[in-house]
Amino acid sequence: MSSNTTNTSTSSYQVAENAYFSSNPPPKALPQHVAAAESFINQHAAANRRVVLVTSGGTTVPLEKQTVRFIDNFSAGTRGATSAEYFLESGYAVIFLHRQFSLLPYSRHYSHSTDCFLDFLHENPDGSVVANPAHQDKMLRVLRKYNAAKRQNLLLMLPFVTITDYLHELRAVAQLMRPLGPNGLLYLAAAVSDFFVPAERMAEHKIQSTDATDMLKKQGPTTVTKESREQPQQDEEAFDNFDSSPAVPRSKRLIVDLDPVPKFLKNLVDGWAPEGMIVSFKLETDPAILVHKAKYSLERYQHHLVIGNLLSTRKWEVVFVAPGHEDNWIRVPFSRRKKTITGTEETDQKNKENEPLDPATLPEGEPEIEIEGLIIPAVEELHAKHIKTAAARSGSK
Ligand code: PAZ
Repeated sequence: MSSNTTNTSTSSYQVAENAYFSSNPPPKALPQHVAAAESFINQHAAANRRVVLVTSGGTTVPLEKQTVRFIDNFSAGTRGATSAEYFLESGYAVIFLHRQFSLLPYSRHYSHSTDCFLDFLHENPDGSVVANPAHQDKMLRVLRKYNAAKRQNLLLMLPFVTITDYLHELRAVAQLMRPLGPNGLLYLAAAVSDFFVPAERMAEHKIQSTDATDMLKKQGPTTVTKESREQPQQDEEAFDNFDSSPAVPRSKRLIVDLDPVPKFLKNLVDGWAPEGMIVSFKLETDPAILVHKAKYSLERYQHHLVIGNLLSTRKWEVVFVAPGHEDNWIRVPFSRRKKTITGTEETDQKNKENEPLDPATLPEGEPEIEIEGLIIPAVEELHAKHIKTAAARSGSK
């Protein structure tokens, strides 16, 4: 690529960034989040501690400014919340940028679970409430880890809701991470919408499902009299699908016209957090395209690692795609998968090492171990190399 082309494409990313951020307003909480993140980062930069920004959960796409309806996605934030715990265990300080009300590190063990939270509690004869004896050991372990993270100020939780909130928060926090240099790690596990309604095209109020209020808008507020109800406008007779009475307003079809969300990974790599290691996730449902899409993303954005996963097998396997490395499939070991009724041996052998697992060969339910317990040490190893390479590079200057 010629330097001219590079300059042109770099500035087009910059133009897209300016256009997006100036026309889609930031969340109200951004200044408080920035202040909290700045002091958190400064504290850990001074201690020469590695800091990871973990993004987690899905972004919403509001259809109205005063939002009644929005588009959402499947992500519960399991990957992000679980990964955050393993990063803390590995000595990182964690900024957890998460979808509001999605799973959180530590509390995730007791929320969104099939058991009701109250089932984890027990009433003593004296009326005091304690943990249910069956859950006490695990609860104590989780509580101790959570309290230790809080006591040492190792976990900063920042919530977002919409796609625009997320992008403003991501940009601000990534820029604040610059003083960390290569010690910064961005681990982008959130399920970020690819489409949105830009602010300038978004309805202010709840989108109406009938044309009953259209006349009010054209004519201004008016009193509905018996006569006006009995004499609908002649040019467009009002009726709905079920009742041809002229007094019933027409039901509307809603066609949602979405713009693509600009891809800001290049801006992140080149401008927002240029020295940190950047890990993005790629989710697909079609096994035939996963690795290809992960490689394409890596080539396009020139970051450090893409972790590919499939919707149906994401708790069982992921693939690491990194420049200069063979594709590396990380899997829950056979011995730690629950047994199927028909047994696992034969089907396990059918799974080839460098191909996605066939979901039909997996047992029902969750694996016995969390795959994030395998992912984080592998990411940490690559991050250590990233730091070493950066140190060698700055030493040779
Ligand atoms: O939140 P979760 O654990 O249910 O799902 C995690 C995930 C699949 C959203 C994540 O691993 C991922 O792939 N995030 C990036 C999705 C994408 O933008 O392609």
